[in-house]
Amino acid sequence: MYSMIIVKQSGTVTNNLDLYQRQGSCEDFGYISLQTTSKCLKLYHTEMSWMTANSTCASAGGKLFGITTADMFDDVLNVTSRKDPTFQNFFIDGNDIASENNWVLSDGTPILHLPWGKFQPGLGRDENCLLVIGNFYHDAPCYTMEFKFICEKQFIISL
Ligand SMILES: [Ca+2]
Repeated sequence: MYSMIIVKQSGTVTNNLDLYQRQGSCEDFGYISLQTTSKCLKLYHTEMSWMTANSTCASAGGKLFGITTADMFDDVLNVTSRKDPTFQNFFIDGNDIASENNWVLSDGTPILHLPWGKFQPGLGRDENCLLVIGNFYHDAPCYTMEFKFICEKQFIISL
């Protein structure tokens, strides 16, 4: 789906010719768009550790996808596990590395929406990175276990 901004040129219109410009979309860059964020997302099917996934997103000019609201989480589930059976169990931004049980995004913003699964978070200092399984969050090891992941990227589009 394209997000369209129609800009009608001001001034004299000759030959009834209206000039339009279209704002670029995530899809133009091979990413996907969600209703609940202006960030563009890319699903990575190759399984990596959270740390390697994090640096892979950075290498692509973005970061791991940070989910800040219930609506965003619902939105992303509709383009991942609910829609695509091959995209289950994925890393997102969020860790409690600096301070146990204080879950923050990579920029330090506290994560307020934490839909933990049963018995989660489970393993204290051994599991400090956020993993989505089904409709819930799990704490997972940052370095050892490998899963799919989602990167986000903001594209600055100038017309
Ligand atoms: Ca922890």
